[in-house]
Amino acid sequence: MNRRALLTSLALAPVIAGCRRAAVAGPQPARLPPLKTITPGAFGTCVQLANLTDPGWLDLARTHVSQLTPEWEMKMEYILADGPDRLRLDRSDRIARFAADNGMALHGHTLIWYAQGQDVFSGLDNAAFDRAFDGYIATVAGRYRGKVRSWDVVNEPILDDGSGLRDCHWSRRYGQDGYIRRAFDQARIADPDAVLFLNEYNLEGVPAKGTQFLRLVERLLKSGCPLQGLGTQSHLWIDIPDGQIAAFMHELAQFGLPIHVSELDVSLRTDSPLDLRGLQERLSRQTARVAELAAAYMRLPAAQRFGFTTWGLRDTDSWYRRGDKDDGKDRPLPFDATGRPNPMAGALAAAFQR
Ligand code: 9MR
Repeated sequence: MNRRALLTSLALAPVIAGCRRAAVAGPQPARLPPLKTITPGAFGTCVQLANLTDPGWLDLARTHVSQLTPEWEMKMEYILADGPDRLRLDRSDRIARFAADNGMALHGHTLIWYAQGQDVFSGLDNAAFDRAFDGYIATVAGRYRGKVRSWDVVNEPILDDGSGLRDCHWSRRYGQDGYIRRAFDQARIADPDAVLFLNEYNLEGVPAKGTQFLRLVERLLKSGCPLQGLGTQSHLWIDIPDGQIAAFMHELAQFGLPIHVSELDVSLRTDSPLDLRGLQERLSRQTARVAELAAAYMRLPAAQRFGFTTWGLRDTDSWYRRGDKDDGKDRPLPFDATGRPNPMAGALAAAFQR
């Protein structure tokens, strides 16, 4: 996912506003109730196998979490890493077993994604492509039938600027709506009980992308696609204008389908070197965004509150804190490196208890 370029263009206006505003500390929650006990639907996090042997992660997850989303080990990048004939399902099996043993739901992520599978599928003739596409979904979704509550069937079909749908190896074979439809149809056959989601990012922050997503959902539903749930990833940023997140959630609710806030995090960073705002100011912007999102989720009819998932628990678990993305300081998640609640956790708890 590449939204840094976009952020650069958005970064300057709030710098000036931020300089004028007094620094406000985000509330540090004194006593945090277990989030899973106060979140309508499920409270989720992403997980990777390594977390399951980390005592600090286990403690936090068992206290707060009622649903898990595999972060990358249930994707083609891992499952097809040895080629199409030897599926690697060992890690998703272990995560599924952990979820079952700990009374947590499992949200499958993700079957068909523009970003993955190209190497394995390129070079296949049409008939072989069809067999591999349908076969992958049948095998993977079939294996976890009865073990997953839900699936992200298709991930991130919309262009970053919202001008249309992505061209990718899937759309080149079946068309831009066609591959999505086929994936949902195959997933429905493989697992008649799982709730089938379409999942996308930057819907709140880039209004044109939100609109494009709503149009796509409308088309899919009209065509009879077995789409049953809407995932808004909510990789938010601190300078999304006030009210924009709530406005999008309101639009999203119109279909009456379950909504999953599926990957929440909020980086404190912006791309501008001229952004001199301090930590407290950034935290206060962050908690305001999270509070707005959680309040909008709480305004949904009860049947539409499917779950609220953060993309990791501790700041140091975040994809923002890995490799060249890591500045050693970002705090995008509800808990700090030692497992203490960040202001974000307090904002979530306050919204869920209201
Ligand atoms: O956080 C995930 C990271 O560990 C993986 O390397 C990467 C590629 O599989 O995917 C990251 O998760 C992404 C999610 O699957 C889809 N939405 C955006 C997430 C952050 O990039």
